[in-house]
Amino acid sequence: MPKKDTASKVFIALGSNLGCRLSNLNEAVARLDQHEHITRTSTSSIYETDPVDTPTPQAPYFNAVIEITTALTPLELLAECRGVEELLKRTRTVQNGPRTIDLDILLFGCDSVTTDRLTVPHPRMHLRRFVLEPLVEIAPSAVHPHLHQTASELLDALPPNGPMCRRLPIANWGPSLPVHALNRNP
Ligand code: PH2
Ligand code: MG
Ligand code: MG
Repeated sequence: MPKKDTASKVFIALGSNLGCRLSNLNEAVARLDQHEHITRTSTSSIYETDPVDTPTPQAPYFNAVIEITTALTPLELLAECRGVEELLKRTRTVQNGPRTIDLDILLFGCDSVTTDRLTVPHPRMHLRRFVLEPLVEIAPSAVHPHLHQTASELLDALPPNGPMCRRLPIANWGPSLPVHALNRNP
C-alpha cells in the first residue's frame, strides 16, 4: 500500500470531547499502532483544553499530539485517520461539533499538501495552544515549513491569556496494548 520508499516524520493532533475522552484517545493510538506502515515514535501528555472556535458551548477537550514515521502518502494516512474516526463513531453533522475523536495531520515532513480533502501544514495549527503545547512538549524544534518558525517560537507568539490548556498528570496513556485489551465506549 505505501507509495513512498522513504518514511516521513509526521505529527498528528488528537482531540476528543464526547464520551470517555481517555478511552477514545487510547483507542485511537492503539488503532494507528496496529497499522503495519505506521510507527509511533513519540507521544505527548494529555492536555485538558477549553473548546475554541465552536459554534455553541461545548465540553472541554482532551488533546494530545503524537509523532509517527510512515511510508504512507499524506492522502493514504488521511484515509487511515478517517477510518479510525469512523471506528470510534465520529459523526459530522455540525462543523466543529462535539466529537469522540478528531485526528488531524499537522506536519508531514516538510511537505505541503493542498487538496480539497487535506491541507498540510494544518492551516490553524500555529494559532492553537491546544495543538502547540503538546507539540512543543515532544518536538520543540519542529519547523513549520511555511512560517519558518519552530513549534516553540510559534507557541511563544501566542497571546498569554487565551483559553484554558492544562497538562494532565495521566501517566502511561497511549500504551502499546492490543486493541482487544482496551475498554470500549458503552
Ligand atoms: N478542535 C476543533 C475546534 N475546537 N478546541 C479544542 N480545545 N480542542 C480541539 O481539538 C478543537 C477545538 C476542530 O477540530
Ligand atoms: Mg480538528
Ligand atoms: Mg479533523
